[in-house]
Amino acid sequence: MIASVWWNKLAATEDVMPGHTPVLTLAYKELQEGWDGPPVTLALKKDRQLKEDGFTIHSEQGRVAIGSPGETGLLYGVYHLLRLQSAGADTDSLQVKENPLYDLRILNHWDNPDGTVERGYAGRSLWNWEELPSVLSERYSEYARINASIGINGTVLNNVNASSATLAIEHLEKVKALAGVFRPYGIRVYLSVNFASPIQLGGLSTADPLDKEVVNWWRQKVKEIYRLIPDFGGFLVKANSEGQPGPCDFGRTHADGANMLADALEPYKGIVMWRAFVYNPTDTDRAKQAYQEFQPLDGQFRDNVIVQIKNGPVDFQPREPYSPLFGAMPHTGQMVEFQITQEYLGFSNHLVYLAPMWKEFFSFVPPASLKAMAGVANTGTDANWCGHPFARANWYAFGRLAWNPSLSSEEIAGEWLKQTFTQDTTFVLPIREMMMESHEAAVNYMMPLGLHHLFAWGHHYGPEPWCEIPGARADWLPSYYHKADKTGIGFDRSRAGSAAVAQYPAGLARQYDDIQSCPDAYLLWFHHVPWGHTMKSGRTLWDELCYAYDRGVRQVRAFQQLWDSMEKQVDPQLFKDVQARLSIQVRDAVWWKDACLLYFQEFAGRPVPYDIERPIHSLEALKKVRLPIGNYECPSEELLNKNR
Ligand code: BDP
Repeated sequence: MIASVWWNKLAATEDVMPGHTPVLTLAYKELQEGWDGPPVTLALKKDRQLKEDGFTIHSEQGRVAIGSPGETGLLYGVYHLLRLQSAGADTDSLQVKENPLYDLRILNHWDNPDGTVERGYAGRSLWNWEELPSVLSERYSEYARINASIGINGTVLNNVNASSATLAIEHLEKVKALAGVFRPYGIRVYLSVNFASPIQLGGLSTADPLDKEVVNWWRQKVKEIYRLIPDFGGFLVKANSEGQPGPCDFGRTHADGANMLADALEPYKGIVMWRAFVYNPTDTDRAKQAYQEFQPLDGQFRDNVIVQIKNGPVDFQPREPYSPLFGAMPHTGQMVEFQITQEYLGFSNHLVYLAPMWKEFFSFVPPASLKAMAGVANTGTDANWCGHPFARANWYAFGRLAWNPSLSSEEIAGEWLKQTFTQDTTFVLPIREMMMESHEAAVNYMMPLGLHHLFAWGHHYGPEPWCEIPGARADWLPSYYHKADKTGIGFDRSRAGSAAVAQYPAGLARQYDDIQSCPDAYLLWFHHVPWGHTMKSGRTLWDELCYAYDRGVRQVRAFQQLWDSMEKQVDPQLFKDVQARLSIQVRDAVWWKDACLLYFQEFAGRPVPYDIERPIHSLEALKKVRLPIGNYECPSEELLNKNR
């Protein structure tokens, strides 16, 4: 049985079964539609070892019992049972006890009021604000159901670059309608807020968080929200970052701003997720700035504030070391923000399974040291939700890891493949391997050995390591990051350079500081390395770089070959969709390799090793490529062919 829970449709759920709450009605409906086994009983039960969302599943002698202290926990138990069934597990003798590690497992939508999605590559926003609140698209409940099936229990509906109009009463009525659809699925809504809302919406002369009128404005606004949505979750805030307003505009700190909002939300048990994604166009290494600004504020935040930190110190690059801010604020709640949408990983054209990247982060940051996990969503109005069929695996993996970060990437990929395609191991095993390799492959053909931010201006799809925009902020240009010159390449963040290494715990700081012990994967992140430097492999840095790019190309060619061999095992339309995207990915990989190697070769002055594929583009031609796309479009094959 394919996709018993994960993608198929469920009949409308408006009518509540007699004697049941909306949540339990849903749970029973799911069983009716999807469960092939013996009778299942659902029971609310007290169990000291279970969190409200946790559950047990016991099966013996032809009966299955699901128990949880909470109704949503029962629903999660049902989804878990269905997942086991569709993954081919033996469901006759189950002894399952599941608790989510995080109480908050939340998606961040970067959706704009006009229906566009910042960095969204799967169509337009799912939320049709013009039709809301009177028209409720069927997709709202389907969205909620998919999320609930993997344990996601919160959603921030709008972009962190937030419009103040989000908090206007007419808009809040619409938010209320969505909250109503999501509620039975255990999902709360949250909003990104613009810190200058008291000025822009409220007509006040200031948004100073210590100003009485401002405090009062937020109190009233929060009250209004909870009158409409009693289980509203809280606010997400991007402040004093990339031009957004914030408390620093008024000489206050991030803590002052966050606490003011937290105090307004506290009576209703609402929370503030305050982002640490901040950097200024100064001389200070951008990678150091979030730490410098936030670490000294440790201990100053209210209990209902969580500082939300991107996994790496810069910005969702194909590979970054973890952000040293994690673990550096022991008296402050912290959560990680991952990017599910592939802004820096080939949009919806490239097959890149992200779980291994997230697990790499967790190998440095103990999951239990965090309070929650947020993911920037990759969903949109595309019929398949995420653009690339395999991009759905990233949504799935995000939910599963937010529930249990100790699951392995393989396990999650295997579950997803079985539920989405088939249980046949001749398909599942090799395709799982391909997924497992796909992130490393993308790093290889885009930015190996710790390189970062070589992206084209604005849209971040293709390579533009040479990019120069007159008057642009230095830290928005690739040369700021790669620092290629005749002597070598890479950003010197050692103690002799920007000293960003010193923000890490002593052991790691020492390891990263020394060019000999710094792992290859982060080498050019932390060091400016001579072209002729001898790498651990014995090759020179230049040769190593060439082989890495070449390996990336060869890896995706192998993915293409493998996929083609699976034609008989996959639904024809789905097969062709993935096939077409893999061919784009291969061409893009060659584009990346040629662009980066030809450009860096001008500095290195060394030949590309003769045993690897020769460049098929010229640097002059590559420099002329301009993709006419905005921040929310995925280039089609035609567009790519026409423009490069
Ligand atoms: C960057 C994106 C930009 C976001 C920003 C953020 O390019 O669109 O607004 O992150 O996270 O990666 O605030």
